[in-house]
Amino acid sequence: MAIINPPNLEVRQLKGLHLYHAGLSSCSQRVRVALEEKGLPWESHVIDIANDEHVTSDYPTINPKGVVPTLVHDGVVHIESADILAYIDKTFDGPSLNAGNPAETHYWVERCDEQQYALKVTSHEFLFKLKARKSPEALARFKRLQQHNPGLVEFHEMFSSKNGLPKKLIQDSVARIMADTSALDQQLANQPYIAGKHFSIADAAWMISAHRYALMGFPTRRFPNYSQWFARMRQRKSYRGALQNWEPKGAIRAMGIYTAYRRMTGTDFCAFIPA
Ligand SMILES: N[C@@H](CCC(=O)N[C@@H](CS)C(=O)NCC(=O)O)C(=O)O
Repeated sequence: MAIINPPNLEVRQLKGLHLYHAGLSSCSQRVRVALEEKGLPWESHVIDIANDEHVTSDYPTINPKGVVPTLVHDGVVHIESADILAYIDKTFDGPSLNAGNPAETHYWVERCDEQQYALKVTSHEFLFKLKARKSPEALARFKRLQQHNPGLVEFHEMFSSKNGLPKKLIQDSVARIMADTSALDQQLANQPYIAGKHFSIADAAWMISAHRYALMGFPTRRFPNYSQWFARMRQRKSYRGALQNWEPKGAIRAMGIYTAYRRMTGTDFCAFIPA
């Protein structure tokens, strides 16, 4: 369980549930889905990642890694979204989000977590590329302020460089996503949810990734069980309430246009799928 004792003393005085998060952050989205599925009230603290608020504000005194989400529950600070999902389910009343097969739930949450880097690479390449590259000045400031997360600094340096993300990295990320989706498709062959008959935190985690990949023009229909499962996920109240309602509409529209452009120019997600 990822509990930390950050230097920020004010958050330790907070009562109830507080989420530090961002609208388009996939790790934040899955936590919001779990909170909504549990029917829990929580207080929102939006961190504007696009404008580097996660490094320029006092947020690193709450989460020294300078990433979202952070959940504060009665003054105790939790980081790592997969751990937060398990914590929410275990700690609070409400519908169980692990009522099927706990070992399967755990396996699939972990597998989704291990795919985080591939999701980051593909999101930046296929959706955020025009907007999220940092100017040399912004990159220098990011490097100066982001002291505790060298991997993230390295990623943004690579992404904002003249050549962008290496082709091989994009290809490997797409291959991984295709392989994981194929495994998920088989897992869903005889059951409505990832870990059996009931919605679980594994579904909360994967529905976010499925949504993200759909924005990139992922070939969902190649995977019939996965496709039907995703259609069911899109019907859930939490899909609209915890995911879509927090995504900036203008940004989603711009991503739609960019995805269409990448498709037209033969440089979209599908163009990187291994033969
Ligand atoms: N393993 C962490 C990853 C957190 C993470 O990387 N969050 C992203 C948003 S999904 C972030 O804050 N990125 C900041 C950046 O790219 O500068 C978790 O699951 O909570």
